[in-house]
Amino acid sequence: MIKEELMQLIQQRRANVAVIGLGYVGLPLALTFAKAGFYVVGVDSDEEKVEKLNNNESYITDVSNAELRKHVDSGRFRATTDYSVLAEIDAISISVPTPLRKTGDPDMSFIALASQQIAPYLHRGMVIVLESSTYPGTTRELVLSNLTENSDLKVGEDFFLAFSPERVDPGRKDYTTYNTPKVVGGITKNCTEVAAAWYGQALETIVPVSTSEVAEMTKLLENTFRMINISMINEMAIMCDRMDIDVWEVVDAAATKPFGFMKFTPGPGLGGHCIPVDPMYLSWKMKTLNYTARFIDLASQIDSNMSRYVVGKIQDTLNRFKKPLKGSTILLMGIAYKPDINDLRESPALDIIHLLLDKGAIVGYHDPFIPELHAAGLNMASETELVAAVEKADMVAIITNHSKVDYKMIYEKAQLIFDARNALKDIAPAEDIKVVKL
Ligand code: SAJ
Repeated sequence: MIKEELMQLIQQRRANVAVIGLGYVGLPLALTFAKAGFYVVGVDSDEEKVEKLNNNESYITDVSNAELRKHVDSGRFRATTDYSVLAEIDAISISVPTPLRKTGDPDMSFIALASQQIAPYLHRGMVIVLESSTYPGTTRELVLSNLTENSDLKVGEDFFLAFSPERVDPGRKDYTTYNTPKVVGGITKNCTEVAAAWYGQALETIVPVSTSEVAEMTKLLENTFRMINISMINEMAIMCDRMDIDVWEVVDAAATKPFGFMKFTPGPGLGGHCIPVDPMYLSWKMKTLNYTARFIDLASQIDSNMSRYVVGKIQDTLNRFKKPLKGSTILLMGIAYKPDINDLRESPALDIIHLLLDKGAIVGYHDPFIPELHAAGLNMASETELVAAVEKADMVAIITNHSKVDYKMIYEKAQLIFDARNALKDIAPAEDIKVVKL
């Protein structure tokens, strides 16, 4: 009966919803449920975030203030730091961070804390879905045990627990939380059914799978696939360089193959909060099972070496023009981890800046999305007089190719250019010696 009653609440969209963790995944998800007609409480430990949200102020680029205000004004969305609201909640989605520790091991503290904070409010007829990217087994081994430590409720009968990987790509307009297919896998068949029914009321396409482990592993396959292919193309760039072959031309030519090939482009390394991180969760889990995930470990080695490789190319190029790196002014163009966003997490530019400074270079940057840099022990400001900065620099290094940059001006005014993204593809003639590509 419990399952049927909950399913009815879900179908009638009378189930009270909570989303724990209001970041780039949780906030869009919360408002997607609100848009579908559910009453949603967003729970976050950050009081500042909660206050901003209740004052119609969005800190997530994918959520406009107007969109937020619509749901706050309608009463369908509100934010709080108070977990006791969960006593009245029927359906909870958990989207808290799963970063890596300095040791490279998974930091499960956010998931552990969230599940411990839910536990006192766990009641019959509740469904809980974990969204945070993590190693296979987390939902069953960590979340379920925390939820039922002091409870005799039975999963799959009294309450329902599943995993559903987030597939949010910040800044993307074509695919949103609503229209990106959503994989859902439960601890039991009933769990899958209830979680899929709930998500199916708000999202366009649900992909039910048999267990939470399948769902957890699906996400890791998606992002491990990307990580390994990006590191493979970076190694291709190194190999092409050894043979004085233009890897960019090779990639473009290979991409004309209409089947059996997927284009990846070389770069200064792997940034972001997903691709360099999620596969390490799988690698860690396999170590606990006495297995070495060789592809992941090799890809991680190649990717983490790319910033050093880029600095080596910069040094060699200056050398050819009889300029020591020490004392040379290097202007980095673009420091975000990928084009047209303002996210610095794991950005290779941060490593490159440190490496250049360690070698005595004078380093500046320009990034239209990042007016000030206060991260990784660096405190810098984006150059505002760009033309003067480009002319003054001994070398301009294009690290992230934001689209709204005047690359023609950079090509014309710069003395030397290192182009890690082939940003000058349609501007600089291939034989121009002042431009060196990755
Ligand atoms: N990168 C390359 N060459 C490539 C692709 C990426 O060097 O060919 C670099 C980027 O510059 C960046 C890093 O790899 O530093 C990651 O790039 P990404 O395009 O994978 O961007 P992310 O980290 O925002 O990945 C997200 C992921 N989404 C989720 O995890 C939900 C990923 O699965 C998406 O496929 C990706 O967005 C996307 O397609 O944009």
